[in-house]
Amino acid sequence: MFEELKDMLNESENIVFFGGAGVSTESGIPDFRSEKGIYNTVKNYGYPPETILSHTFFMNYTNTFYDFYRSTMLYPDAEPSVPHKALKKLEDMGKLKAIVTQNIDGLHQKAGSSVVYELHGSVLRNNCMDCGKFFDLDYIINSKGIPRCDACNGIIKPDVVLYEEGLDDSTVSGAVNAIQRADMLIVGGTSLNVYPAAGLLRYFRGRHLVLINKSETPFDSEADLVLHEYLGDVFSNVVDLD
Ligand code: CNA
Repeated sequence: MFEELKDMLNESENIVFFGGAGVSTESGIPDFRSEKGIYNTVKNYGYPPETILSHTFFMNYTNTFYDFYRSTMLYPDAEPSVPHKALKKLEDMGKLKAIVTQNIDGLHQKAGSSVVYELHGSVLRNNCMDCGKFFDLDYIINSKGIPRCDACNGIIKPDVVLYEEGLDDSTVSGAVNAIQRADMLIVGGTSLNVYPAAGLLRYFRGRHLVLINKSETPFDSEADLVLHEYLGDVFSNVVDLD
C-alpha cells in the first residue's frame, strides 16, 4: 500500500505538505471534528466551539473565551510526533520545501522544520490589543481570567485567526507560491472543511496529489492517491527516521 507513495516521494523534488489538526493528534492534541475531537467532547460551555472561537465572542465574552481556550486549546507539554519528524527529515533530504499548516501549536517548528506557513497563527504568540507588547504562551497560561498587559493593562489577544477573521496576506501568498511551485502536494490530517484554507489546494499544478486522512474528505476524488490511515503509520513506513 505504501509502495506507490514511496515511488512518488522518490520522484519528487519540490514537495509541499498541507496539514491540519490530525498531524498533532498523535502528540496528544485533540482535533476538532473526530469522534474524540473538541467539537464532540466539549459540551459544557453552552455555545458551540465555532461560536466561542469567533471574533465576536472574543470581543463580547472575553472571560468565557479564555476559560475555553486555556482548557481546550493549549498543550504546552506536547512534543512533535512521527508526522512532524518525518516532514523535518524530508526537508533535510532536500525534498520538502514548505509546510502549510492550519495548526496553531508550533510543533513543526519544534521539530525543526524551517519553512512553515501558519495559516491560522500560533498560540505561542500573543499581543496586547492596545500597545502591541508581545507575550509568550506561559504568560497566558499563568494569568487568571482575562490576561492583561503588564505595561498598559490592555487585553491580550492570541495571534490565532478566529472565525470571522481574515488570514494574514503575506502568509497566504507565501503558502500559495509554495503550492504553485510544488511537484508533489501531500495533504494530511485535515477534514478540509475550513475555508479559505482548504481552497489553497486549488493552486496545486504538480504531478502527485496525495491525501492522508483517517476519514474521508471532500477532496478524496481529486487525489492521485488516498490513504485513510494514521499519519504516523504512513510516515513511519515511507520515511526512514533513524
Ligand atoms: P479537523 O476538522 O478536526 O480535521 C482533522 C482531520 O484529521 C479529521 O478528518 C481526522 O479524521 C483526521 N485525523 C485525526 N488524527 C489523524 C491521524 N493521526 N492521522 C490521519 N488523520 C487524522 O481539523 P482541521 O485541521 O481540518 O480544521 C482546521 C482547524 C482545526 C484549524 O483552524 C486549526 O487551528 C484547528 N485545530 C488545530 C489544532 C492544533 O493546532 N493542533 C488542534 C485542534 C484544532
